[in-house]
Amino acid sequence: MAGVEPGPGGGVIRFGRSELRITVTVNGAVFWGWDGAGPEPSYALAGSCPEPDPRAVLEPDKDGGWRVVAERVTVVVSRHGAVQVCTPGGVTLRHDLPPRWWEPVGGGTARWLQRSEVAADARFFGLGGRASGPRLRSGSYRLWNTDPGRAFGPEVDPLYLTMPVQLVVADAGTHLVFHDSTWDGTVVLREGEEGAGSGHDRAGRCELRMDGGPLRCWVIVGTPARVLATWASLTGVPALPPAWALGHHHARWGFGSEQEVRRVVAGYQERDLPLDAVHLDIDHYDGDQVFTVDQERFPKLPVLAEELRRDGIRLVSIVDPAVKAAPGNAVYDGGSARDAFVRDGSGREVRGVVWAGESVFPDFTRARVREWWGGLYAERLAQGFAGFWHDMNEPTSFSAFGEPTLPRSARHDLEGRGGDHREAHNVYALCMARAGYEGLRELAPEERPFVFSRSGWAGMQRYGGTWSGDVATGWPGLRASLSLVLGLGLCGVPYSGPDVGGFDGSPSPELYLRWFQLGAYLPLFRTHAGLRAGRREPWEFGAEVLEHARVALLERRRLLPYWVTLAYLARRTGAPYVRPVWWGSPEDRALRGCEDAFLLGDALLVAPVLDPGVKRRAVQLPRGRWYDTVTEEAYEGPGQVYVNAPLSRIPVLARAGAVIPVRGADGEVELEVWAPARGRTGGGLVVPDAGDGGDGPETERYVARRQGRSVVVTREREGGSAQPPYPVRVRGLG
Ligand code: NBV
Repeated sequence: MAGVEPGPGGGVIRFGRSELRITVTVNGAVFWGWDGAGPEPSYALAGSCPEPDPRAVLEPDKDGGWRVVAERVTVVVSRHGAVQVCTPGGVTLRHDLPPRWWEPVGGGTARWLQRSEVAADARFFGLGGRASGPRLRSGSYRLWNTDPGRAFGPEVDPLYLTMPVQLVVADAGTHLVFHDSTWDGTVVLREGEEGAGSGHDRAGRCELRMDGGPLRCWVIVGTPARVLATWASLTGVPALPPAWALGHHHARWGFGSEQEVRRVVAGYQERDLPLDAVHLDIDHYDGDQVFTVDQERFPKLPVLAEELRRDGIRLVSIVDPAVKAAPGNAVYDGGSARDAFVRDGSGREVRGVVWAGESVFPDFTRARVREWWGGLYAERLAQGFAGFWHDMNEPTSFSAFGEPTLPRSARHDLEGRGGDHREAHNVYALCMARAGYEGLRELAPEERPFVFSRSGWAGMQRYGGTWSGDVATGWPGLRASLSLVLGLGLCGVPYSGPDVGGFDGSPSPELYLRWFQLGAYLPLFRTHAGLRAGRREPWEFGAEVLEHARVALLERRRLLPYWVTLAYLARRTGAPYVRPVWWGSPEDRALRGCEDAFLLGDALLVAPVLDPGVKRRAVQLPRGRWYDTVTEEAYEGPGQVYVNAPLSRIPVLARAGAVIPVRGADGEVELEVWAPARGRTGGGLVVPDAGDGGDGPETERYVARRQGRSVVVTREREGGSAQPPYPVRVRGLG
C-alpha cells in the first residue's frame, strides 16, 4: 500500500499501481471506485451524488489494512485491495477480492472482473427482470437488454430489462450491490452451501465480468425496507401512476379497428366488468409508423377516446422508438432536421429494420433529442391517449446486424461525452422513458404521466414502470411472470405486471383464470396477447371462468384505495407494492426459499396457484396471525399451513391487526380492519388519492387495538389520536 488520503466520508487508499476511493454518503450507502472512478456521471443516480457522511472516518485496521467506520456499515480494505463490507457488529456481508482489469493494447476502455464472496446461506435476487427467479440460482446471467425474439419461459435469459443490481439476503443481514457500469457484462452466481455439521461451509460466490465502464460500485446495508429506501434516495423515487393505471387494462395486438375496440369495451360493459384502460398496439399506426394513426381503420380516435373517458376508460398508446427512414415521413423529417438519429463512425445514419421497414433510431442519450421526442407526445395527447407503452426499445432491430439490436460501433452522444452502442445500449430505453416522461410533464403538467417501458435500467422507476414482455403461454410462463415482478421490485422498479394469459397461443380456461387471479394482485393488471394468439377477454373461456374473473376484477376495484396507498408509499419509502414473503423477516430461511407467494404491502399475503389441478396449497407464513380473507379462518405463523384454493379464488391472507383502505359499496373509502390477536395491536397507513399531478396528501396512520371482544381503531397524529374519518369494518373476530 502506497499511502492513504482521508477525505470526507472515507478517503483514497493508494496501492502500487492503482488507487481505491471509498465514500460513505449521508444516506448510509457505500461507494467505492478504482483508479479515479467517481460516482458521477451516472445514468442511475437521480441527481448528483449524495454528500459524504462527515461522521464516517478512514482509520488504520489490522495487518496494514484500512477501514471506514460508519453508523450502519464498516468497510475494511486489506493491504492487497480486498474490500469487505461488514455490519456494524463486524459480521462480513460481502467480501470483494481485488478486481482485475485489462487495458486493450491500443488504448480504450478496460474490461474488468470482480469476484466476491457472500455467506454460505446467502440468496441472490434482482439483476433486473429475470424469468427463472425470484431466487437467482447458480448460473450465468447476462447484463445486456435483449428481445429474445420469441415468447419466453423461465429458461430464457437475458430478457429486455437487465441491471447490475443484486439484493443479497443472508442470516447476517441484507445488502444491495450495484455495479454502476452500463456496458455488456455477465454475472456468474454460485449459491453457497453449508457444511451441515460435517465439512466446511462453501461460501456463495459472485463473479462479475464487464466489457467496460468504470470499476465502481455502491453497497447498501440494512433491512430490506431500509435498503430499498436508500436505493430510492440514490436512484430516484418511483413515478406515481395515475389511479386509473392501478385498475384493469385490456390490450391486444390486432384490435384492427375502432369498431373492434368498441365491441370489446361493450363486452366488458354489458357484463358489468370493471375496465379502466384499453391499449392500442402498433396495428393502429399508419404504415407501422410511430406517432401516426391509420385513418381508415381509426378515423375518429379522439372521439372514441372521449367516449371511453366518459365511461372511465383511458386509452393507452404503444410507442416504438424506430422511425421509418423515408423522406416525407414527418417524424423522420423532423428528426433529420435536428440531427436526432444515431450515426455510425463515418457519419452515416445507422439503419435497422423494424415494423415500418428500414428505420433509424433517435439517440435518446442526447438531451435535445429527448426534448424533441418528448414534444412528439403532443400528437398522442391530441388523439386522446392518456398513457404510453414503450416497446422495442432494447432497442430491437430485426436481424440486420446479426444481433437483434444496433451495431456496437453505432455512435451515441452520451450526454456530450460521446461513445458507442456498447456503452449506450443498456440505457437506451431508460433515456427514452425519460424523454417521454419529461415531455408529458411539460405538455400536461396537471396530470401524472403514465409511461411503462419494456426495456430499461437502474433508475427507470423515476419515469414509470415496465411489463413482463412476451411471456410464453403456459404454466411455466405464469411462474416466470411472478418472478419478474418480484425481482424488479427488489431492484427499485415497483410497477410492473405480465400479459395475463401469456403473449402467444391460447391458454386453457384454467391457466387463463389462474393468471387472471394472480394479475389482479400485481401492480400492472393487464390482459394482452400477440397478433396470432387466442383471445384474452374474460368471457372467452366459458361461464365459470367469467364468474371467477369477475370476482377478481371486483376485488381489484374494491382494493383500489389500498393500491393508491401502496403507490404513494412506494414513492415515499422505496418499498415495492409486491414484496417477497421474507420482506419483514429476511432471517427466516424457510421464507427466503419461498417463491410462490408474496406480500402485497404490509397487510396482505397472496398465494397464487401456479400449477394445474391445484385446489389446495401450502403457504409459508411469516410470524403472526393471518386470516383467510374469504373464510376468515385464522392461521398462526411462522410456519407452513395448507389453505383451500378452489377455482373460484386464489388464497389471500390478511395480517392480524392490518388496517386496509378499501372502496365501500357507495364508492367511498372505508377501513377494513383485521382483528389483532388478543393482547396485540396492529395498524396501517392510508394515503388518499389527490388525483392530480402533485405529490399527494400526508400519510395517515391508524392503530387497531383489541378490547375484549371488540376492536378500536384510531387515527394517530402529532396532536394525539382521533376517530378515523372513514367508516370502519372489523373482520376476523370469529
Ligand atoms: O407491438 C407488437 C408487440 C406487442 O404486442 C408486445 O407487447 C411487445 O412485447 N411487440 C412486442 C412487438 C412484436 C413482437 C413479436
